[in-house]
Amino acid sequence: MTAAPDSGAAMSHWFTDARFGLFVHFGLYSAAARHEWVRNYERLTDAEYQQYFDHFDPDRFDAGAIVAAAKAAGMGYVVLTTKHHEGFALWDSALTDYSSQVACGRDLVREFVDAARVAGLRVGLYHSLIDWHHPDFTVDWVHPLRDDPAGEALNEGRDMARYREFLHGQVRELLTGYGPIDYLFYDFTYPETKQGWRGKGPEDWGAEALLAMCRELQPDMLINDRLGIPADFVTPEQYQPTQPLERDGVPQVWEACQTMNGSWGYHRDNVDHKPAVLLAQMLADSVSMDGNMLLNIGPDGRGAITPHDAATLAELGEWMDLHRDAVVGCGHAPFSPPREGVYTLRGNRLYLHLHAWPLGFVHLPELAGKVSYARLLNDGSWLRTSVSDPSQQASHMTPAGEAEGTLTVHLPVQRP
Ligand code: FUL
Repeated sequence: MTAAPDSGAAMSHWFTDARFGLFVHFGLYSAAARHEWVRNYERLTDAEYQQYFDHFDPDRFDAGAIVAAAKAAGMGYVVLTTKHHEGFALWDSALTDYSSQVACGRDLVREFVDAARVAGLRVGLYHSLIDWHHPDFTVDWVHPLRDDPAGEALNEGRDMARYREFLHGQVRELLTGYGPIDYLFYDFTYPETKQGWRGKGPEDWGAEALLAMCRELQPDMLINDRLGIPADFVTPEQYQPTQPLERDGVPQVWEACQTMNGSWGYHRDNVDHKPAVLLAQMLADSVSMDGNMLLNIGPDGRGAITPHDAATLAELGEWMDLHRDAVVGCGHAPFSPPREGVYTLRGNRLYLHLHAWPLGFVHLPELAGKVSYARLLNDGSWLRTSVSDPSQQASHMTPAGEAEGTLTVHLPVQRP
């Protein structure tokens, strides 16, 4: 149903079939517990940030438990931050001492990848192209030191060519040391240079060469678009596109990444959580427009899934148990949905996700004569359908079709 571009995606339909995945943001910022950009937002110095490294102790990080929660939620893949903008590597990197291996003697990437494989889930890695720890990375307009009085002088002696070598070397480690990796989420695409500050984007991280290296090392791996050059899928962040995405008339594979509460890293004081029912609707909205949803959790400073995230995933799992057929392997349907919901389509099965429950019946434009039967997905019970004659005046008691071709489906009074 979803047209895949000419690249890794063409060989891999697992992604557009799975539709639902788990994103895991974990790093030193999880102990700060106030957003993964805390270092940047609060302009923390190296010394201030160092305490999170010195006392890094993820004693409750249980990759098996995280992966099991994803699987129980009906997700088909899991994605871990290997290195976020802070620069801390969650694996045993030979290229830096700023790693979980050095901080606590654990290779969390290995634990995660192994757990995903055991659970039979596809495995993805997130990797930031920017790095606020590396001494050669330019102090640009999104760097924590950007307001330092030394200003541009901070960039004296910094050499992005050396950083690029380090970045490519770290990616090479990840793509050679952990077996087949299914998916890579690079993070960052700079807009045009802002107010004279540096930050050029693709040429900063050597995007073309990095992409070529990925293709060589992991030819089947899907790669997102945040290198700043086209790759396999595009990544709307914290919004669901309202139509299938295309570029120059070519359908784009896309995945909307979503937070539970606006923060990707653990944020102890942010309790503005999206309820599971809303997240299920957002998932259906994504699939209805031919997209995936990658839902994030931010394990806490000890590495544990928060009780709230665990409960939300469990609730989504209950929903997916009943409604998986309307998500997995589904895509966009070429019909206008009623205003109460969205359609998803798999083969000749059309699924109507009702976000609001209308009283007694729902009118489905264009579907008269095209539907052989209608049932509720949760319990398999059949629903009466009718086609009313639009030339007849609608009585206030009968469900009149709004226009020719409209099918009316009669519903139980209460949402089951
Ligand atoms: C953004 C990052 O800056 C956020 O911290 C997060 O990782 C999100 C998925 O991508 O661009």
